Amino acid sequence: MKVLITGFEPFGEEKINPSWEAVKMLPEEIEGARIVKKQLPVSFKRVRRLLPELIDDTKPDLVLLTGQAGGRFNITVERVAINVMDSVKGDNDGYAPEDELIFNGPAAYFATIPIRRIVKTLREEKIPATISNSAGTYVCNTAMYTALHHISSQGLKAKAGFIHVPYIPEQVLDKTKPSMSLDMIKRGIQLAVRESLKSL
Ligand code: PCA
Repeated sequence: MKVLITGFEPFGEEKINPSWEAVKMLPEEIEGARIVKKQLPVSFKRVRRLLPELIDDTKPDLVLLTGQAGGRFNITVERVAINVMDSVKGDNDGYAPEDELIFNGPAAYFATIPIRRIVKTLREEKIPATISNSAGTYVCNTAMYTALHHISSQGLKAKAGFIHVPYIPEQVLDKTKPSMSLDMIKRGIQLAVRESLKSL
């Protein structure tokens, strides 16, 4: 078994992205599955091109994408990715799409990882987690849609999903925003991988 797991580079005013910081800390193997870690750019266009290539090169059984959701107070497991790119501030390339489609494809894809079970497991381990019904319209949603669309349109067997994580404490020293420790985020992602592997 092979798991492709991604985090994002920093964006906006941030110097780090907790998703990539946590992914970097994961072990090289979880439940006997090889963990392939990659950092994604916060770029609509590059993610759309790079992620299908990564999936084709890695040939994973599971694709778990992670990103920062600054302002959220817990780990959120995304239910759905929608076929929309929309951003006022723009991405790290300065690209700010308005109401654009990601691909010529369906309006939405549901995550194919066991979102309910992941949330349940995290909570049993005392890690605050809920299902989220929107991954937004920024690059994270585009990454989730791209992975699910590629898997579906190419008839691949891999399952895929997206997990948003809060800021970590060092990011909120000068903000009135919630945070979660990096260690807890890392443990949450690790549990999500474990739970998803069980469902394959
Ligand atoms: N979060 C952004 C994009 C990169 C990231 O870590 C988002 O939620 O879309």
